[in-house]
Amino acid sequence: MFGLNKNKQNTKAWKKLVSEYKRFKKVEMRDLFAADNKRAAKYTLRVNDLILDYSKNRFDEKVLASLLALAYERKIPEKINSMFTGDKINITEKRSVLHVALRNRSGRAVLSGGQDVMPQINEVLLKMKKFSDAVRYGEFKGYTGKKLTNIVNIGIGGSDLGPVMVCEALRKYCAKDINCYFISNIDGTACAEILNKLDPETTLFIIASKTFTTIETLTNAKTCRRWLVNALGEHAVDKHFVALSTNREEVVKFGINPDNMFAFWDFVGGRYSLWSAIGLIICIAIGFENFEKLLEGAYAMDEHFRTEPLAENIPVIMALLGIWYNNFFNIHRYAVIPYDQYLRFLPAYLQQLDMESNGKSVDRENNFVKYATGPVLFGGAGTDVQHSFFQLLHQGTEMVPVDFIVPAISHNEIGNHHEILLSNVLAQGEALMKGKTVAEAAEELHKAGKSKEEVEALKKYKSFSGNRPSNTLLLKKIDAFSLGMLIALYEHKVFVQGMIWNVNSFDQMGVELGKQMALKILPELEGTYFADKHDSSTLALIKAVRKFRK
Ligand code: G6Q
Repeated sequence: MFGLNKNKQNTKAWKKLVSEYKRFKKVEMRDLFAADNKRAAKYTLRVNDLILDYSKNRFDEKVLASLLALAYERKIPEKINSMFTGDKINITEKRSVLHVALRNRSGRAVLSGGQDVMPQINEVLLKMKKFSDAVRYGEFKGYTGKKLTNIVNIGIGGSDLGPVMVCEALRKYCAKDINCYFISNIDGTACAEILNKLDPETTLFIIASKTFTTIETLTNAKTCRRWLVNALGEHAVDKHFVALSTNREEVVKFGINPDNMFAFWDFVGGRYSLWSAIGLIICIAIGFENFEKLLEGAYAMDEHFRTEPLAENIPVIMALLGIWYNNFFNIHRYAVIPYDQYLRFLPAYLQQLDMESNGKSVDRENNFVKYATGPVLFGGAGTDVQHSFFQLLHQGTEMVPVDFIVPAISHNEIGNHHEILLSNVLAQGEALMKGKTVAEAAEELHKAGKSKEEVEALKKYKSFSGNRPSNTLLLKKIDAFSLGMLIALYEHKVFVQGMIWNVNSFDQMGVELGKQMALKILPELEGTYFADKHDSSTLALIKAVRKFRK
């Protein structure tokens, strides 16, 4: 539709990359490694205990220089600076983009519209500390005087995915006597299954909604409020409901005491909000000191991103390699595979971060783009996914660049589980890169004692093209600090790509149309009238639903 394979960017650096691609497209990584025994050392970067090995990517020095030239041409250093200094880079909504201020540990002021935002951020952090401590130590009790041990976060999208992912990633640091639950889906099952397990006297509901108008969240919150009031009465609400929002008026209207509200602000986008009040359930689960470590880790990555030259800047390098595949190899997908059970929700979190930020078709100057923007991101935890979609990664006709993420040390060093896991992740990167030629496969079959006919029959099936790229992010261990670094890394990678594609990574207007239409269809599901003129498919489906539900 938008000529996605045409690469209609005509700048100097872009054109250079088009010709670099022609020169380089057939080069095999195997040969690059064979020709240069320092390749890995050259193409490895480190921040604290996080290492990026990007050597198993399809590039050489010249390609890298051209990619960096593109970043300079797109004024990435200036763009980074404009985010950190509070420029209104969210142009469609005329807002600053200051999730970085939420983890600013420097004591420096951060301005938005000429106002230092740090005092209000620190005030809410203090309120979060006091409240999370009080819940954890049983000082803030339920209405009947019992300790609140079941914490339910009700939110969706950015008000859910970050907290879910972090609470799971840091499960090892969670208080043993506190259980965290998350209700996001409007499907009544989400609510019912969780409420069935809970005792109202020991349950705290956190209603997480930036706007406090989201239909899923408000519907779920109302159901839970009714459930609590039925059991304990209206007076119990103050002891069992808190709100995280930018919209005080709606919080009050809903019936939550404004003293129980934790504020955040328009300069924090939903998918960038886990560092804000939206992180309250994280604080309660892991304790405020650990939450601060999460912020500190993110701050360490922010400082790396803000100050390192582009050639040594991890988010920038990852972003540029993504652009190289997306816009020059025309590979519009990539996979993120954490080899860590606790990180299994990371791909879902990154899906929103990346695809909601850069799944855009209009540039920052209000033109439809003529080149590909955000790719499709998918993933899952290794080694599980080795037994599902890895077949396609190794032998399919589609090349899929992969990010492998793995901690060297596990929280559960049971037997030799972790060595097996580590050997697998390292083998996958090597296998994707090296592959196995038809001749090598034949040789192997021959050595295994297969007949000439069998070798002929099987050698192609057993071959691997190789030359398939991957990054490896090796962390010492997954803790609050390293997780903070990791998340901030991806936030900044997405930022750099958005700036190179010249899109606004900070709105999400693409989620609106379906929502509007759902509001029209809702009353049509009951009764016999139609408020809207539907296509014949939607019309027939509405009628079929009505019939089934009669
Ligand atoms: C994220 C989006 C979106 C948002 C949800 C929930 O960047 O803005 O995922 O977080 O739609 O919105 P509320 O927090 O306003 O309920």
